[in-house]
Amino acid sequence: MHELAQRILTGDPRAVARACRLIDERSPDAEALLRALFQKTGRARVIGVTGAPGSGKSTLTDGLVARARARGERVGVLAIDPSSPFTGGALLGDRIRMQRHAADDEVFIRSFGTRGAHGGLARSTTACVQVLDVWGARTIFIETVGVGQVEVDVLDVAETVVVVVVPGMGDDVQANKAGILEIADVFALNKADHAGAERAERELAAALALGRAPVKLAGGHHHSAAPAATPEDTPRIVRTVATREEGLDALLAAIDEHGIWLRTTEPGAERRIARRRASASRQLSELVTARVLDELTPRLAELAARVGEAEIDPHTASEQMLAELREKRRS
Ligand SMILES: Nc1nc2c(ncn2[C@@H]2O[C@H](COP(=O)(O)OP(=O)(O)O)[C@@H](O)[C@H]2O)c(=O)[nH]1
Ligand SMILES: [Mg+2]
Repeated sequence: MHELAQRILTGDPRAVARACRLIDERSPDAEALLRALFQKTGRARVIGVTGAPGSGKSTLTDGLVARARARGERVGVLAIDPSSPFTGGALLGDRIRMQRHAADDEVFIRSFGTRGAHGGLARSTTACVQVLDVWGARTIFIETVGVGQVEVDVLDVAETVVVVVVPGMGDDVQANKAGILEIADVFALNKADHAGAERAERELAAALALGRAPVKLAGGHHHSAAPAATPEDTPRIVRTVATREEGLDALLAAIDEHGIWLRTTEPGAERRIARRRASASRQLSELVTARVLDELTPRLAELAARVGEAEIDPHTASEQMLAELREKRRS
């Protein structure tokens, strides 16, 4: 297994693909590998790109990848495919959108399905981010639709989150409802070639000025005390036309600027620490939960059946399981 770590370290993209597969399959080998790699992580910059299906995330990411490549950076892209019957083509779409980088050995692109991922998706992407980091990716993009806890959880490894919105997306109330004001570090107002771009920008800016709530972190249950937004860290809105690669330099500049804010200011440092803690906390709870559930599985099914038959209440059943677990640990 350390042989695979070695190959990743030497920059072999096939080793990265193999590692991500092992991670997906929950192979025990993956755990050993990640343990071996962990000390060497922490150099990559992770950028989240989120927004509604069809807003242009893949097209934008493709353009950003090209720019990062032009700077000489090695790049990773992890695309989360919602696998819903309505967006079934997303996975293929992401690949096609980024086709021009397919032959580039310095670009690693991978899609993750969410179907049946039951909270394991954030774990898989986080692990794959670590692999890409050690592989030498300078920038890693994570593309994900911004709906659902699973899709939002994967963003907690990102240092900068770009939220893609389009004209006519509806009023600011709707934007707020989706929670995007809280998770956005930068807005890409894409499809600026469509009518209503100006108005959409005005509305978004007004919504931001009005009530950017104290920063909430992706990661659901672990809302650490992050600093409230100040005028300096109000997210930038950058107009883009991804299909014509317009506004991409400005978008990249806004992303870079946010990275500088994170590294050079007090609230930026606090944000970084808070995000890292939220991510670590999520990772730990997922790992522990998975382990404990593995151990409990047969018993869990038995007791669930009995609870289902109203033979026993769920509290008593869970107490019983924990007691059995403790007993097993002692022996
Ligand atoms: N007119 C216009 N179309 C765009 C723009 N960006 C993306 N598209 C188109 O919108 C569709 C969805 O783009 P895609 O990148 O797959 O969106 P995703 O689902 O968010 O990844 C594609 O047909 C793109 O060509 C844009 O700025 N202007
Ligand atoms: Mg896409």
